[in-house]
Amino acid sequence: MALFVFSDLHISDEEDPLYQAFLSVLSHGFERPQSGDTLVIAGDLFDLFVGNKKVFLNRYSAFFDSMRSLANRGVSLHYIEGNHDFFLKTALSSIPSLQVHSADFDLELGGKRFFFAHGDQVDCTEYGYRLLRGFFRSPVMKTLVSVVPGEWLDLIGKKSSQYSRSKKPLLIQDLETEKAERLRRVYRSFAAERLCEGYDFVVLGHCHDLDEMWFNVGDRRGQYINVGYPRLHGAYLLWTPHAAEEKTGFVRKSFFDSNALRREVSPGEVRNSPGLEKQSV
Ligand SMILES: [Mn+2]
Repeated sequence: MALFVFSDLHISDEEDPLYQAFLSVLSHGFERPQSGDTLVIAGDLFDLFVGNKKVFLNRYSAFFDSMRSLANRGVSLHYIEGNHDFFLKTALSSIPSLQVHSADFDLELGGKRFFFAHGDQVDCTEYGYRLLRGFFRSPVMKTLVSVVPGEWLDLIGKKSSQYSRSKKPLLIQDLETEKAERLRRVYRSFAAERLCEGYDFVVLGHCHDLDEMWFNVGDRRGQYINVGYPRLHGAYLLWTPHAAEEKTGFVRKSFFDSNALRREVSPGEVRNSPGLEKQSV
């Protein structure tokens, strides 16, 4: 049994080396399928994939093939929509047994309880973003997306992501220290609340923070882990029941182990997960 989690790859097109690395991990990760094998995509896998548009379906056909093959091999598939990839229920309906979640979801595996969310709703003080999210997910927007040609969406998406890249820092470390510390605290508290509700593991993404932390909740221990930003941190998450016995929880695995990406990103840039910290809640 293996549980793989990917998030925030922000794949830009089919030539993106991270896309190729992702597909290669998928094809090798489940070579010997076992019962309970699960794949969770926790949002923003694509830098833009909105609606059921041919331009995206064709561009990412290898992803669809790969997911269908995993489904046929009995892997449970989950896709949480992010703020860059949503209105995907119809587009993803060609993948048997894949469940699409618009916000968060939980599951039980190997006697443990897992909570997953993209993370874009964690910071309750981001009122502007919340309004925008409500607007982008509204029925009006859904209708608009369904009638606008995919090529237009593609162009608008490319322009707006260039713009937001020039304005917004990609990593939490690029924020002013005070803001970064606050954001990290907000995510950790959110996770701590879920752990107190009885979850053993809380997995989030979105803020691109390579953070993880263990909490003592009564006589239990629970882990919060953020997927980070794979394009820089180079990692996805893996959990196995073996990890539960060893009490190591999720581990970060490198995309670069068996891939040409290694040549593009020097090993020094692949930052490892920080040391584990303990805190009682
Ligand atoms: Mn996001």
